[in-house]
Amino acid sequence: MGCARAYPILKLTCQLQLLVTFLAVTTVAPSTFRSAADRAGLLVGTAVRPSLFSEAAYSQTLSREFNMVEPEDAMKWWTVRQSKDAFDFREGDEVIRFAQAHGQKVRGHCLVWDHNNPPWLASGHFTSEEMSKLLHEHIATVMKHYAGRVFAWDIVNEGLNEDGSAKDSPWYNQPGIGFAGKGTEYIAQTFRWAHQADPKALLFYNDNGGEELNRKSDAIYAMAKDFKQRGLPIDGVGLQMHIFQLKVDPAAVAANIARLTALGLQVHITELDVELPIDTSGQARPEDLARQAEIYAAVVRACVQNPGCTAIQTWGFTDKYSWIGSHSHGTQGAALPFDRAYKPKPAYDAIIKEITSAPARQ
Ligand code: 9MR
Repeated sequence: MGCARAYPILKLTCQLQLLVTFLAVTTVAPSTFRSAADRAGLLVGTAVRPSLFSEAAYSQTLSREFNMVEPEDAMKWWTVRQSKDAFDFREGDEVIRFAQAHGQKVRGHCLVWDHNNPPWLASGHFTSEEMSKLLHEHIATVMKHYAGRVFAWDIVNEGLNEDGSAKDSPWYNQPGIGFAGKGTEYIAQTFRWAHQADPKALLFYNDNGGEELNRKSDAIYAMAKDFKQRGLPIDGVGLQMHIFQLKVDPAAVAANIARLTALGLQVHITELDVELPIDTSGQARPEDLARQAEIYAAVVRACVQNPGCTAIQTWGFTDKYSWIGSHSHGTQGAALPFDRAYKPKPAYDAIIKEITSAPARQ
């Protein structure tokens, strides 16, 4: 319906009304993750691979949809420390440059992990004292290099077992940095070093399998509470949220977020994806895509309902590039909000709807 047939005096009023309606609609319904998140005061991020920035659809979608990025692999030991005596920041710096060019925040990942360490670390047969020196130097050098450019770091990634005990690792007990057999004490030490290196960065413990209420999340909670009580510099817990077999208990996730944030910590959803069974051409069933959208919405809702849950991040954004394919030998995939051609999937609108209807936060 237009204004063409109105009397001239009424025509202007009619046109103004149309303009107001247009503005109201475009104001009320943000059309990208990023516009919805900016309006809600939320960070919406994704894991990125700098080698893909040259692909136009990749970088256009990335800059349009996200206000935060995290290097999927570019800041890990394997990439940064190919050699013991030199640091290679080239790939991580590319991520920083992209983020700065597009006004995005950068989350750092990760400084202490039992995986993805360079071969020389194991073959060097270092003593605990040497391992302690190496890790301290690594944390200090990497965090100082990125100080002011990386606002939050996963200091320790996946440090606990499903039963809540400390996981065997080069940093804990093989040979460890001097705290073998002392549970989470080695983690406490890495947080102290991290805070000294960059006092302004937010320091996170990040893990998977502890998103709901179980022995692992109880242990993460107990560790975080202990660190807070002792005045150790922990700022948040990252809940990875890789969802398998379309199974998640959103009420348990919300309860876990509630108890962590009650300690005065932030929670970030750090690696969200929802894998689906796929056929040989990579296609998922429509009913699975619909269920996937519901799951994304439920997880986003659990976060946005709690003002202490400050960031939601997916582990990649296009099904064209996701760790799920190689990890599942091609049986699972289609885990992300955009398909292989960068077309939004049902999960996309479902996520925007949840962010848009989130309670106001500061
Ligand atoms: O997606 C990442 C993949 O490209 C790497 O090969 C792999 C090993 O470094 O790590 C994957 O990311 C993991 C993340 O760093 C920690 N949580 C589990 C993620 C999926 O395995």
